[in-house]
Amino acid sequence: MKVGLVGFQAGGKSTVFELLTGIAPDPSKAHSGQVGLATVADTRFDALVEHYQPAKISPARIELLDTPGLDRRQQDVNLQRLAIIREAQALVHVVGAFSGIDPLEEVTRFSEELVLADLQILGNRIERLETDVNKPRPDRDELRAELEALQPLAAELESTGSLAGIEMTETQERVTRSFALLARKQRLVLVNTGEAEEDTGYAGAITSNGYGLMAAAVGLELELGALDESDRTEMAAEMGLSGSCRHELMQAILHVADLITFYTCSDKEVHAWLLRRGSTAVEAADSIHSDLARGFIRAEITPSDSLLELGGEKEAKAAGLWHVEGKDYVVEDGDEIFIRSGI
Ligand SMILES: Nc1nc2c(ncn2[C@@H]2O[C@H](COP(=O)(O)OP(=O)(O)O)[C@@H](O)[C@H]2O)c(=O)[nH]1
Ligand SMILES: [Mg+2]
Repeated sequence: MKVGLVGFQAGGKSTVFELLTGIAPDPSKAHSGQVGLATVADTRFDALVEHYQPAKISPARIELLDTPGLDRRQQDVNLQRLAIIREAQALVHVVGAFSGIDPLEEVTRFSEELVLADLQILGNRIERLETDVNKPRPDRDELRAELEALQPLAAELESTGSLAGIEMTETQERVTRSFALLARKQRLVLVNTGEAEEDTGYAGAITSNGYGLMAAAVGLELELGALDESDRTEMAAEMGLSGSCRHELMQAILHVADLITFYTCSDKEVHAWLLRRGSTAVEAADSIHSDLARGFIRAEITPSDSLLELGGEKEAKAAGLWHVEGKDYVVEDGDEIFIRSGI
């Protein structure tokens, strides 16, 4: 799972990358994109660590991809830059509002770039298919089915500028998979405000497009992060900042990426794991180790919020909140899981 930091040049993408990964952007990778691991800030994980006092702690991590920014004037270079974004499963669009840019206008401009790039790919394929279906080829029926699957998608994209909300048929999923369409990816708009923000008049219009939205003074938060705790608290209070946007931002990223967190806990290790929402217990087992999935017998579940509230596993069990589930159990955000496995 890779989350792409995207947007026009000088919006603050690399600043966000450094804030979340702790890695200073490498100028030699500015054109190709840079990947780094960000630790997921998670108060529930911190509370579980406090409770179990384990020998080892393993917070969840997520891969971030810092990408070269799009050029406002030179649209032709953007197609190539957008190709780098295709490998990301979800997008964080960093909007440099600190330099006076209007967030709403910028979101519209950026979406137009993505739509143009997708339409070019779809259009090329459609054009090719339109010729090929008229040739005496053995796979004519298949090609016609592909053409009929793609045409409404191109039309939808052209008229609405998005594919994020639509239900695709199985054929449509299959024939578009290799395109990794940008307009299909879930998106969080991160408005980089430069200082504590007052005007949020743009919010309604952005969220009504189906995008997640968050505002933060990313540059200042990065500077705050370099201070020791008492200076940080003082300066944050002075500037009206939370000083903890990392937590909010990581959680917002998990939300748009449709990821939930489950935990495995003992006095040896407390480990947070990310899982696609809707995944089953056996898929959770597989994300830990394929052997655990192969030998899966059952999953023992305790909702971690209840465990923390009641003071422990035993207490949660006594309250009837511990439950045993099979392979097909759909894991919930916050589940503490113990996998019984025969291997
Ligand atoms: N004043 C101000 N400058 C910022 C802020 N965030 C980033 N910058 C500056 O804007 C410039 C571009 O930021 P960068 O993260 O490299 O943008 P990118 O091109 O999107 O990767 C850099 O000089 C940053 O120091 C901010 O919140 N406030
Ligand atoms: Mg950059």
